Amino acid sequence: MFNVEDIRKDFPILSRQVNGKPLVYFDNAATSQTPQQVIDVIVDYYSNYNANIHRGVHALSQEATDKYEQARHIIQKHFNARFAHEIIFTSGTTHSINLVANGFSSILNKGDEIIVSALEHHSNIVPWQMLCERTGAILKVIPMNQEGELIMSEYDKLISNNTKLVFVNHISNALGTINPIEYIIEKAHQVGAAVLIDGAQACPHLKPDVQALDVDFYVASAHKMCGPTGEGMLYGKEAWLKKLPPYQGGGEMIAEVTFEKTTYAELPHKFEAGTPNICGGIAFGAAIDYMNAIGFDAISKYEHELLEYATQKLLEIEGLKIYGTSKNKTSVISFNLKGIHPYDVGTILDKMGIAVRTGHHCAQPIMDYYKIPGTVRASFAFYNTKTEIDSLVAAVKKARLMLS
Ligand code: 7TS
Repeated sequence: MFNVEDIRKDFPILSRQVNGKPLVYFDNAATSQTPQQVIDVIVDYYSNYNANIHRGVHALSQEATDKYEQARHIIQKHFNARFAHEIIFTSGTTHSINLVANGFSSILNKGDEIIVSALEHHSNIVPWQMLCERTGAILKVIPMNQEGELIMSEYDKLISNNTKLVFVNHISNALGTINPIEYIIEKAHQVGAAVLIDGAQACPHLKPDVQALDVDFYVASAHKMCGPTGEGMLYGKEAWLKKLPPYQGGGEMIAEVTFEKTTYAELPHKFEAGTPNICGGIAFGAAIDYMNAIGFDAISKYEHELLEYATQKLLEIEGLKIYGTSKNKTSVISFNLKGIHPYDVGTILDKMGIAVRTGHHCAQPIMDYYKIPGTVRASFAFYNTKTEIDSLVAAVKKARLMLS
């Protein structure tokens, strides 16, 4: 049974105070908090078996290697990848996207087309612009509507035999919209284009099945799903990962090195040059185990309740406008108070112990679309409560009175 009060006991940070008030942490889309079970795994690693992996004959190295590879299997199972070697450890979503974009430099030709969406995080825009500069490929953008949804009839018009790649986020970080990725993938495959889905914001809320989606690449960050920062993953279909060249050269990614020629290691090591974030990978596995023990059905059901409750309560505030009103969204609310800068609202909320993010959320094109400098974004996780939402609503009311 899902019991939020029990769950909150797992997160030591949730009982601290900020500015003399109990912390209300509503910046989960930026990074999630870490349960004791994951903290324990990190402490255990450094206390008991810290060693470099895949190279030592000694016991500690073997132990660390086993735990690291076990984590890869946990991630494989979670995402339902066919093979463990289709899971590449990276430092996070940004690294994963850059790895794929770099690989496509040697595949794309001048005039090939890449499709992204109007709802992307900068990390899913800039690497593709850089790729276009290197290759002469052309970037096309699926537009959005006022509700913050992608316009699929426009996507249908953009896609053609020139389309080689499609990159879309599963869920928008700035608005919370859940994008119709099944449709996007199917359409792209009809013209032989590859698809990368940025799952950074989806993985904290749902459990993607990469085989059912038939997606070519799927990427995520551990720190948004109760794991550590500086850790993430790239799923790629085996055939694609074999085709792409390595991203970085160095130790651990080679089969043989001479000054005349180097041959590369098999997957997944071909993409994992140098000493990785060993503890981070192991803790990522522990975070996934933790979330699965609670269960993604229970998590998404509860978070949806929080979303509905907060939406209703916030909309009762005069002059408050919510950006991103799709029926299909997760527990992210981006809003502004009429005539008041989002940064000022965020500053007052902080004084009351409430952590939100303000600004463009690394999604400037969305802000340009709405002709606003940014929003206040409250993003809820499964360990948040309705009482905390009441505190947010009261604080926003107070901020409105102080600033208008
Ligand atoms: N893609 C999406 C959809 C994101 O939301 C983020 C981070 C990234 C990529 C980059 O992830 P990273 O782990 O490599 O940094 N989003 C946010 C956010 O919304 N607020 O802070 C970071």
